[in-house]
Amino acid sequence: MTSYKLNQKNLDAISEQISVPKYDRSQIKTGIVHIGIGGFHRAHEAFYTDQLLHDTSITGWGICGVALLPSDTNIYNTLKAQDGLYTLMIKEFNGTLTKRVIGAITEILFAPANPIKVIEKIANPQVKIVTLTITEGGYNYNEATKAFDDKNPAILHDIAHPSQPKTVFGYLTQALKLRKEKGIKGITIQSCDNIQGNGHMAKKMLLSYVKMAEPSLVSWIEKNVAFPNSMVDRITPATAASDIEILKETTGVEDAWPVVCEPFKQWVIEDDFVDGRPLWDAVGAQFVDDVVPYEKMKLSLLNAGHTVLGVLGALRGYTTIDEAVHDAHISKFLKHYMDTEVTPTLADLEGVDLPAYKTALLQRFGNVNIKDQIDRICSESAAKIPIFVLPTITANLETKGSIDHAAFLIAAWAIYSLGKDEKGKALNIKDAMATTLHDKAIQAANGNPEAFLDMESVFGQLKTSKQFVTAFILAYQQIVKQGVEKSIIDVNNPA
Ligand code: CS2
Repeated sequence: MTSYKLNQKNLDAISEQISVPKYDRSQIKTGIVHIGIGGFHRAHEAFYTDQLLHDTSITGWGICGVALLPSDTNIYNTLKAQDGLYTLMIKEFNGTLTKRVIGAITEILFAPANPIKVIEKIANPQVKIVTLTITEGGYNYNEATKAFDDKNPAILHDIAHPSQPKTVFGYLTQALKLRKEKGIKGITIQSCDNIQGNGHMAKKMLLSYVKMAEPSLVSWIEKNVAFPNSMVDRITPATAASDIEILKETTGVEDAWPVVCEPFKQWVIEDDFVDGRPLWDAVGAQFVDDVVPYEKMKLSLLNAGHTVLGVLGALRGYTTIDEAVHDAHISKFLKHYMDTEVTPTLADLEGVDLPAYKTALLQRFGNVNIKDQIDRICSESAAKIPIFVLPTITANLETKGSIDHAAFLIAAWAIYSLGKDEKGKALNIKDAMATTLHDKAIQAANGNPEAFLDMESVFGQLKTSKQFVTAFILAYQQIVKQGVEKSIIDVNNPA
């Protein structure tokens, strides 16, 4: 089979093997600037947008992808060389692969090389929406103070060097300032990160920054910028070398960075846009007045479920999520956690069939073709756990509900943070707080388990709850004494 490098020039030849954009990409104008062009964005928003460009004759909603960080060099170079094109490989339940070249990213910018270009792009009158996937940690929120971290050196840098920002806050502020100065309309800033009230969070954090950096801009933003909340969902593992090979072997397409994902997708968006929006609802997104219930459900069942499988699975020596969920004890633990600790906190969910959602979730986790990496799930847990798990614990403490599974999970995470699985094999811990986590894990292991809960930026005031601390210490000691599996079995079968 002849092979072709994926780029615009080769698209016709490639279309013999695989489905490619049928719309004329040269006619598409940028209406969206997206910050954070990782796998998730490319499997989700760019996928929906590509479908829309396909199905309709709309031309105003192309995406300009922005690689914001120096560590994004590789993805920038790859997409640049491929004219923004990449292959989405959907791993179906029956083991087949649905492959499709996505064309919605029609421009790409590398912010560190030319910050002004990015600022001007966001200030371009044609651009009506900025979407963000900057990760949970990217919002610069401190759980301990419940506020913007104004001591972060990157933030201080941006205040001192406004035209050479490093953070999303510096970029957005300068772009909004330019829009205001030029009399250009307002814009919508749409977070697509896994955060409860992600739009509220984006607004609160951006305004905190603007108050420090450009106070005179605050009221303009309040009047002219919308921050819709949204719930985003599609499991998107890291691309493996074998995915790249399979694509080439089966289609002849040489794509340096395809994206792999599950078939399921969901996008629920609050319909609050200042200057129009794509008809994403025509391609499966839902626009609703209140996203909160959907977010709660997704974060506390899917994302927290991932954390349960990831942390317990890692300690047991598993490397993928499907392995963990096919361990009968872990999946029973997860089901109990979802039913007895999460579900009671979701009692106000209207119009959602929770039992069906939970059943589907276990199937999704169990998709053996996905091979979602436990390393990916456990990465940046210090930023994820406060969002995915802490609200469930807090709600249950208030109502005197059960917190035993969550306490067990946090205890397991304290042991995980020592850096070895239970057979002594090193774990690959990737976390902005890795050093602190390790220090605290060692203190915990040296006879003071509750020291792990001292990390207020992760746990807030959780250590002041006697109920939680007692359950946590019990679980910690149990795991140390009898190992993870036996301890899980005991939790699953209370006396
Ligand atoms: C995962 C998410 O990062 C994580 O821990 O739970 O990336 C998850 O796969 C997505 O939110 C699915 O929509």
